Amino acid sequence: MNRRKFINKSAVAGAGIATGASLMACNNLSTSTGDVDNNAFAKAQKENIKKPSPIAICTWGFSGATAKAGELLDGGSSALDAIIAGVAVEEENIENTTVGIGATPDREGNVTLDACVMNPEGDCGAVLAVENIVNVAALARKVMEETPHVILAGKGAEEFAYEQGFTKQKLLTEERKEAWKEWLKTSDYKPEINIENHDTIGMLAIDNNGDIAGACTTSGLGYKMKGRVGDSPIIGSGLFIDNEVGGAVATGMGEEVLKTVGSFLIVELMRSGMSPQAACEEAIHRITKKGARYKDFQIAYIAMNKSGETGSHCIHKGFTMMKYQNKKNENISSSFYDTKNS
Ligand code: SD4
Repeated sequence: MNRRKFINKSAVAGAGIATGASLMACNNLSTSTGDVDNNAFAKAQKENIKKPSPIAICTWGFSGATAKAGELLDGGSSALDAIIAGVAVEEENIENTTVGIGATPDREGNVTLDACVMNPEGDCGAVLAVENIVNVAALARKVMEETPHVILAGKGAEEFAYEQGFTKQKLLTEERKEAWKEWLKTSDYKPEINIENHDTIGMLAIDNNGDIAGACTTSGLGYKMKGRVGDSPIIGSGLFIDNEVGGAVATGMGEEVLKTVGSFLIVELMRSGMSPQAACEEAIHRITKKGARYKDFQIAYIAMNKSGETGSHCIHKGFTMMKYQNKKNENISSSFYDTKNS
């Protein structure tokens, strides 16, 4: 079966799963050339999707973050409000060495943070390489809502934060400073799979109205070069939301996610009818098929579609996804690609 036919088939199959019998009746989604008519598909999807009860998912086992977001969603908050509050739990968690305060610095000993957000209207905001501000996801939201721009970087983002009432805070803790000094002795730059470098929080949520939003916030890779920015604040790579389809978010070696525009890819695959799980698997496959280099790094995706179905997939064993829905907060082990070496 060639690839186009496969996608056509899975589009129709996916439609059946997602939207039930009425959409199965709408069986003429292909054009005369055999291509999927995405507009017809999206319209059919929109009309037939059953609204799920509010749900929040995030990368890794950040139970406090999904619990916070879930509590807000259950109380009627918007997906965006819930997510900003949810990821703030980790931004403010001093024990998390990859997000917010307490994060690992770059090679010069400076902690610089990256974040982005997307709302159900398809608007987005991002901040890159920001110092001295803890809640950078909330700052990215301010960029989205209060400026004519999408991205602010470095000093400009920091100055904008003070204008918006954010307070200046020292992000480098004594513990991280000592660890950095230790690191300087060898300056060996080799991110370890599932350790230290991978605690970025990316979160997706659906609210009472059935609307989807998402955010991603991180300090990036520990001991990165000064000025390095990864995938996390880049719309389409670290995060992508389409309120008609669903959303996806990434964690792990950002350079590889950027090269494949992973989160956008997953949302587009879901638009074509793939389940969130199958779409995450395909996005990981785009990376692993390039060769054995994947053995040295971890990448994980989580995704959710409009009907609240979720999926996650990663390269190496060890990644988990938190999921909150109907007062149940679960840590779900992800499927993984590298069964031989994990
Ligand atoms: C980055 N993707 O900057 C981030 C790192 C990460 O958990 O996810 N860490 O490349």
